Amino acid sequence: MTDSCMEIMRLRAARIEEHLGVCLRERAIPGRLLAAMEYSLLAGGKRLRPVLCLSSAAVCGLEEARALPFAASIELIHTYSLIHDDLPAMDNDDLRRGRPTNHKAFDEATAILAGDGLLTEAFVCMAGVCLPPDRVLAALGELARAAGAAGMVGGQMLDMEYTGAGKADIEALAAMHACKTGALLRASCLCGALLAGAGAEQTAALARYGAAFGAAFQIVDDILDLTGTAEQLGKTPGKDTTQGKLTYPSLLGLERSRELALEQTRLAQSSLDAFSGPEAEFLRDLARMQVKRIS
Ligand code: GRG
Repeated sequence: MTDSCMEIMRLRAARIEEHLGVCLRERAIPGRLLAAMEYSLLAGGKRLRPVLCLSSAAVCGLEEARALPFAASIELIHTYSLIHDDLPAMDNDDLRRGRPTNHKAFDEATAILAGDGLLTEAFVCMAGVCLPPDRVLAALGELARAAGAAGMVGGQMLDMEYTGAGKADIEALAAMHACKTGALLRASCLCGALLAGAGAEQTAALARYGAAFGAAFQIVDDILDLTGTAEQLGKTPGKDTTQGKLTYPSLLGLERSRELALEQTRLAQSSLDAFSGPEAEFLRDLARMQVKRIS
């Protein structure tokens, strides 16, 4: 990543961090619930999805501060999904973002409510965006669709069905990933464009970028589960194998999986061919950085 891109990433992530630190504070949330919600929310994730949202808005000409509450709402939804994914009834994980999972630090019922609280408060954040209502509604609809039963939640259902079953093929795996992880990453970019009031072509290009970025992201995630350490990942590695999960490396091996991640990264970058300038360069660089990440 170039120095200027590193600087944009650092500044945007810091801005998001600051907003996340206060966004739940004015709400009358019971103390233990707020503590559980902030325990996971403020545990230092990469903030990729809100950065993608702000950057997609910026490449379409919107001042990033105007999209900040919406970008934060995406991180709230992402954090809820991590808390619920870690629950004993799902992946039953002990470690997330480098610390004990929410149900380990609190208890199972509190972790369920913390996830529910984050998901619902996300809509409070979205409703507070000061932009033309038609843009906010369009983005809200896309984000809800991406997070919902035909998106992330549906993808999680398919993931559970495929685990240990050994019956799905590469097309089924790609479709499952597109829902489970890809939908929220795609929506992060698409919503940035919608909030900026971008035209149809720019909006479609950013949706394509986000979908390819999401595909590459999940392939890298599958690879890191095999090659990363708990220290690097902040979560328990090797769980995909022990749980019998359907992954790219399990179907195609590591080498072909790496090639596919690079193919999707190039696709993401070429989706932005019609854009120029430093914001477009940043998004291309972010895709390049993502495929090389170790955490
Ligand atoms: C339980 C409704 C529900 C959905 C769960 C997204 C998801 C579906 C589960 C998360 C489990 C997982 C490890 C998915 C793989 C991809 C992924 C979302 C990784 C975590 O995202 P990062 O790397 O995490 O952006 P940070 O902590 O940096 O935000």
